[in-house]
Amino acid sequence: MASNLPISSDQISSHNALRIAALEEDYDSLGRRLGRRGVAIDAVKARVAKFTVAVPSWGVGVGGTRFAKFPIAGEPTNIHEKLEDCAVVQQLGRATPRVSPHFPWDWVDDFAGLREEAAALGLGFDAVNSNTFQDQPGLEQSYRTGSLSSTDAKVRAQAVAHNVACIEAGRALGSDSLTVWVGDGTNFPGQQDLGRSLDRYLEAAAEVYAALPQDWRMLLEHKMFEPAFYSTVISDWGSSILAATELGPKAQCLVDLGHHAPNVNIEQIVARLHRFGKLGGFHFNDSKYGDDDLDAGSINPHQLFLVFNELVEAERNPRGGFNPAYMIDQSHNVTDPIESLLSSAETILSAFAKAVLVDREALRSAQDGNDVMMAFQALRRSYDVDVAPIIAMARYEAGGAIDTLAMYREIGWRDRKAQHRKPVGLGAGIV
Ligand code: AFD
Ligand code: MN
Ligand code: MN
Repeated sequence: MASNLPISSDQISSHNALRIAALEEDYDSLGRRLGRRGVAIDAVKARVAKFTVAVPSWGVGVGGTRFAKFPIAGEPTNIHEKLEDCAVVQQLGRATPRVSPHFPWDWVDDFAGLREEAAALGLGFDAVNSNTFQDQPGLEQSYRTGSLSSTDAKVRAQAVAHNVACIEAGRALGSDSLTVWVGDGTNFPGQQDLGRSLDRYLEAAAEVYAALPQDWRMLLEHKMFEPAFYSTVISDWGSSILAATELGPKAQCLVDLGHHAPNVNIEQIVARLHRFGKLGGFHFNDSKYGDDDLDAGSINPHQLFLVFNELVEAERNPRGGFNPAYMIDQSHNVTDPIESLLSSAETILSAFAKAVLVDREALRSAQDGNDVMMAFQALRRSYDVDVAPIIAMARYEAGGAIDTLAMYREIGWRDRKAQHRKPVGLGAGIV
């Protein structure tokens, strides 16, 4: 297969040559510390090496708030340039081999060709996302009244047809799941009937479900607000699991960490969804106020760890074929998106590694014996470990860069891209 990788392996090797001795020292020293606890560091590293998370195609562009976006020179302007940037993230970090595209933002005429283009960049495709939460040029119907739950049958039909087209595109790309997030809902009490809007959603979603290939999943993403601030049709994990249950076994729930009320116990939601075999996927990000789409773990890394603690528990006790699709969903407003994605992937891997370190027997016996402090300490002793050498060693062995951010700056990628990529216009927009 033709290869079109943006960074040469020589460049990565010379970067690593300067750093490998120090990394080995740190890895060995951590290995001895963990060894005293009975943990084999190589086994943890092997788990980390297998863990992957998808990058959102929209995440490599600069995002914005409702009020402003500050574009940077050299940011990608189409799916082809986005894939190039995703390839840089993957080559340096080695944890993000798949891209989650969003349609119609990433629509092309030749999806088989796009799949080959991605493969030459060392990438595959993850869940495809359908966008019926904004109007697009050329659409006959407006989503102003909602999409799958609109009161207008023609709008619902258009939303169903778009989701079906996304499935077709996804098949050509080698994807196996469709993520559906609708912004449907209301801003005023009385605006819509709360029961009937859900009926309409379920009926339309069932038509999408019916178009799923045998081995596909439909991931329902809930969100309690925006643009519908009074009521949202799929507002919370309760609505999500009820809808997924009604649709059938191929429908599961997707948890976006920013889509809950502040301080909600998301790790418990994860455990609940898993208990009923409905935990389908994740959108990692962090938030201070709401759906801020800040970088994963930047505000509350402990919560991210607790979520992963539940995921590792779930993996040990799988129900209904535990196989969640892990994706990042962030809006990079003031950083270079590639740097944010590199840093976020590292944070996600760290939270996972810390959860793997938890002494499950000690935790279980403390829980069973109601030894509250020792149960807490079983988590705390792992959370406190600096697992950076494990993550870096796994990445190095997979061909990535030991210091991803330093290497990204060394190669001057953004400046080079600024020479020929079209400038992006001003504007607003959460992506
Ligand atoms: C939204 C949701 C959803 C959507 C994305 C688009 O999180 O995942 O696809 O942002 O930018 O807030
Ligand atoms: Mn999301
Ligand atoms: Mn979101």
